[in-house]
Amino acid sequence: MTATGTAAASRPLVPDRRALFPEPELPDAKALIAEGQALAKLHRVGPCPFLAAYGVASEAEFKRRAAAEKKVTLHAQIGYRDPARSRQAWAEIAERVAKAGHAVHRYGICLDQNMGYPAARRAGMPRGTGMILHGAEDFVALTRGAPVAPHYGDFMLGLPAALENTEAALAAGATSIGNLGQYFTYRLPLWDDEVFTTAETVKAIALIAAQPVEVLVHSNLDDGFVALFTDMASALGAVLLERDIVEGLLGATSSHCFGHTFSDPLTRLAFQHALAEANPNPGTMIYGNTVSYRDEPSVSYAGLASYLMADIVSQRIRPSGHAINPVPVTETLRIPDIDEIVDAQLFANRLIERSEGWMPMLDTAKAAAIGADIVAGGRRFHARVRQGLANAGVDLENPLEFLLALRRIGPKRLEEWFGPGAEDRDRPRGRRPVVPATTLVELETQGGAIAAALDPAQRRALEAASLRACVATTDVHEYGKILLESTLRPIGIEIIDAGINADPAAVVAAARQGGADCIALSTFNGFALHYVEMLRTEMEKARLDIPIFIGGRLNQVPDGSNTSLPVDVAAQIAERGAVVCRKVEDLLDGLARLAGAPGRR
Ligand code: B12
Repeated sequence: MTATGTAAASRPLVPDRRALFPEPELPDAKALIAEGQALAKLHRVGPCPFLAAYGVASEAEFKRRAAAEKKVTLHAQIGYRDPARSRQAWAEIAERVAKAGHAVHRYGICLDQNMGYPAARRAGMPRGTGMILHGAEDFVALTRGAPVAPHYGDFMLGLPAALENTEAALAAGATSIGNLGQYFTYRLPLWDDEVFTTAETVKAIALIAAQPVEVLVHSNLDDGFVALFTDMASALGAVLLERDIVEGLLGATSSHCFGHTFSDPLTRLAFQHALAEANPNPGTMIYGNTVSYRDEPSVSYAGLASYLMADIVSQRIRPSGHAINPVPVTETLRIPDIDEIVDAQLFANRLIERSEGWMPMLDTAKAAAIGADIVAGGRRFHARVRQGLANAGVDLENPLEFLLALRRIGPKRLEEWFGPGAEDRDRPRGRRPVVPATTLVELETQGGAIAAALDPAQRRALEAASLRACVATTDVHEYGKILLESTLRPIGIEIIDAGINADPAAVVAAARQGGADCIALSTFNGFALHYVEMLRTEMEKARLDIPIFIGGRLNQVPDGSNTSLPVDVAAQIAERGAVVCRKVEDLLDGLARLAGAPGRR
């Protein structure tokens, strides 16, 4: 967290229109909408086994029906690199779960980040661990495999290839398409044209809105601003802002998902109540609270059971259409295999049966009261953001401007300027949260504890050395970076912040400019080795010779792999001269060596 203790008086003023939109001209939003609508003549929701088997026109219809029957539905996530393997998973998981007497109702597809680039630009651009589909035929072939609703989520809406990917997903019978949440925070490596990305997203949502059947515009809140808000009420405000754009301005149906970072069962349930209040449309799914997982599967099972029970109870009390999502405990290590996905589905189904006996023991009044606070705070945040943007001269009737303004201001400043909590200069973002988000607080505490546990002699040496560390993440995963910062700050190490989604050239420039003694990188997206190679090239070009410390998820799918699962590439990274860190303490050891090195700076 960087904006700790911002005093109200010193809070910077909201930028004016010119600062937000320095471009001489922005595309005409009305023309973009017309273009998207016109495409609906060519691109329509196609058939798929799910729609046929359940006799529905859309997944929204299925969800409303299930909610009316208080039936808990299930989501599973598939996304191997290899489309053939994903097709096999599509059929096999459904078949094996059906044999056990249950059903998977929807599959989420993790496309690779490379699919976010327009097709013509994909070659040579970085890849992650997800699936790469070639054309609409591949999208269609996947959904044919079993009567499970296709949810084409990530790397669609909000990315430069929004329109072409949406056309392909519609052809495959998808009536839930996302992930607008990504629009707000993601930046594809080596891609800076935000206006193009926004325009393609507006066109894609207009195309969705013009379909003859209802198609949900899905947004995973944790992928958007929410993972970086300190207040759950701000998260709810974000829902209302997205509804303004998706429904109010573009005429589509907005649907929300959350869950990765909602660790506390009480506030998880409360947020579910609040979301049902703020967005009555059927929800897509509730994501697993995977940040509660640890390396040992037996420990992670407690996390799985804990969040699933909260989600099941929630669907029993106030059905919202959200499918529950039992994320295999191996997810923390790598992309889960078919056996593990089936296991998790069976576990969840048994838990649904067992939950019956829990219901009479539960009094959810407290969750409902917290939910009401979240709604009230969320509405306050929503109104303040709208007022602030209007004051800045942003046209709130124009979806392109509205989207771009939110993205450019970003979560930290949105909360600082417009957060619903009372001002408090000692709190992160200068505000006392209405209902605190748990994950960020836990990370800061963890960082402080690591610093406090440092050997006193080592700490003194580090403090005396006045080191500077250039800290960055290679992708959107920011928690590792926040943890590093929360550890390094208390021991007097100056942070040169090279940001998130940072390209190698930008990291090198920041390190040079700030006179860094080292680069500390956090990476999670499965292109760790490729990144280190690019970084080394940039460092050589800039004649920068300082140590690179790297941690996070150090894996990559090998070129030509036939399992399509990522493998650990730590050894190859070390061969390229970077210091592999499995925990934050590894960096502290490295810095201590640096502090003692003769002739430093
Ligand atoms: C939280 C999370 C998210 C959040 C991130 C929120 C945020 N703003 O940071 C959200 C929801 C946004 C997200 C998105 C995605 N995620 Co994610 N995410 C995770 C999750 C659950 C936790 C990762 C995390 O932040 N942990 C907290 C850190 C602090 O702890 P840690 O990981 O144990 O790290 C320790 C050390 O490694 C060390 N450390 C970390 N970095 C560094 C650096 C240095 C220098 C040092 C010294 C130490 C160090 O610190 C920790 C304590 O010791 C993991 C799964 C898991 N349980 O690990 C998946 C995971 C990382 N995500 C994954 C993926 C694929 C994605 C997505 C591509 C989308 C998707 N389809 O799921 C997108 C990213 C898209 C993009 N453009 O980048 C994959 C990566 C696959 C792989 N590489 O094998 C994982 C592993 C899940 C999986 N198994 O599929 N994700």
